[in-house]
Amino acid sequence: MTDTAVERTLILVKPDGVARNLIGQILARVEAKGYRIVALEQRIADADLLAQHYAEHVGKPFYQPLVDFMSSGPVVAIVAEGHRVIEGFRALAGATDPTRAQPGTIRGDLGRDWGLKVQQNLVHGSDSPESAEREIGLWFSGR
Ligand SMILES: Nc1nc2c(ncn2[C@@H]2O[C@H](COP(=O)(O)OP(=O)(O)O)[C@@H](O)[C@H]2O)c(=O)[nH]1
Ligand SMILES: [Mg+2]
Repeated sequence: MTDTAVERTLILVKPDGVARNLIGQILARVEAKGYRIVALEQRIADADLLAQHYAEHVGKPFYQPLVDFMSSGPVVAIVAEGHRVIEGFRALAGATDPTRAQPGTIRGDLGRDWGLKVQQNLVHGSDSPESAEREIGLWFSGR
């Protein structure tokens, strides 16, 4: 095992997680894993921020339903810190499709298919160091 650097990742509790009063359960899993919460804010994301956040998905069939969903209510933006936290939070979150996400994960334990156009899967987590730096800048710049 080689030494690893401390990283930061951007986590979002999506509007379904906020509406279902799951903020605390989600934060508890992040903290119980041993990651440190270094920033946290509840806010409503506007279309411009979401277009930048989800730039890689522009043009896909689920893009507009995704942006509509993500702006349908408040989200909680979180910066968490720890060694390999980017990979570690993705493991805690589980697979994108909550029906397929393994039990034991946030999406697998707390999420499901609601028959809607978009996968309501409770959380977002940055997928690489480059994404994490970009997304933390988008959500927390100037704060
Ligand atoms: N309806 C639908 N929504 C999707 C699909 N793929 C992704 N999404 C939604 O778009 C978000 C971003 O997709 P992606 O970056 O691939 O997944 P993530 O990194 O696991 O969140 C997901 O978390 C889902 O909410 C899809 O095939 N169909
Ligand atoms: Mg992604």
